[in-house]
Amino acid sequence: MTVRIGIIGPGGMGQAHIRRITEELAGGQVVAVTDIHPERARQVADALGATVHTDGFALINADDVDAVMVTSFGPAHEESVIQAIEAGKPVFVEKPLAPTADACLRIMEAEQRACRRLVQVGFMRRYDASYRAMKAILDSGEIGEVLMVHCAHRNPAVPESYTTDMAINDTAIHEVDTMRWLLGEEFVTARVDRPKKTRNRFPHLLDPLVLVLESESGVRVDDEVFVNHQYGYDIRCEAVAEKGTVSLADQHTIERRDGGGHRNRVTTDHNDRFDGAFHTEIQEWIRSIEVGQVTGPSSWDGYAAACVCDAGVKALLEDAGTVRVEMIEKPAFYSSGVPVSA
Ligand code: ISE
Repeated sequence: MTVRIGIIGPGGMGQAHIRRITEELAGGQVVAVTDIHPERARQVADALGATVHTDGFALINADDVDAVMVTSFGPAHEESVIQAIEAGKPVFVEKPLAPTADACLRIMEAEQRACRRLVQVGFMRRYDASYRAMKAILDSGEIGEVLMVHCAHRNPAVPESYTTDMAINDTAIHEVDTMRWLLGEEFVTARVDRPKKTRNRFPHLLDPLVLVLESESGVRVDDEVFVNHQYGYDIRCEAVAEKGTVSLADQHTIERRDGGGHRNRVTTDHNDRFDGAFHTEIQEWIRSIEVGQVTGPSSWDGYAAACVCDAGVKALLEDAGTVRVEMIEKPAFYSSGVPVSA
């Protein structure tokens, strides 16, 4: 079976996924495209021999579209995801599921009304081989219970349009989701520490900052978010447990030794660092549609991450100290064994 996919909003991420689906992955074909910039939709579609639709609703409801990928601007996600749910079609949506927890709740309500899990959120780190290896060691219990996790999320630079709240809800949201998944529990509080600012930033930005989270069982996670680090894209994570530690190794594939020293390449951006994770994520999504079982990060995961980010943004922008994470109780629908898409 070939899963016929329609793409809404093929910007940078969308085009990277299209390239993967078209050139690297098995079982999927991009057959339809729409974008708020019609010339971009036409250009992308022409290269694929795909159909251009005037809007998301037309694309979602086209008979030859089996599944939908939403890679548009975050505030536009809610409308497309709910329309896909109402059309009964599986939908992959890039992070964030939606920019506010309330919008995520509306998506969860629509999905529960449909009585089927149809939504997968693009939290790709769960598919990264090194994070998966870390999780396997922690889940084995061999080094005891996790007490603390130290993370760093470093980008080389960000554009002037990047605002300080984005350090939490656009950048740290990846650690928020990955840590929920790694630890298997929710966060209850968030706080933001403000180190000395780098001179290599736009003046409106607070950079770096450290997001400090506490989980239900008391695990403390600190996440250094430094988005103008200049030297490359550097993602770090060390879990400290009762009888040992486990960390991500440096993300190089070769090591070079010469008269200049011993060096590894530093990755340049998220597509470079997480290429393998994106590959596995989209391949597993296509397979899950073939077998009728959407199993990746759910609307609940999108909602829970949004709630933690809301608390982080409040702590940051209102200088509110330690802020409690407000979240509804997890609906039974999102526990294992929920109905899945057909
Ligand atoms: C971007 O939106 C991403 O998702 C990247 O993974 C992250 O590193 C970057 O900071 C975000 O702006």
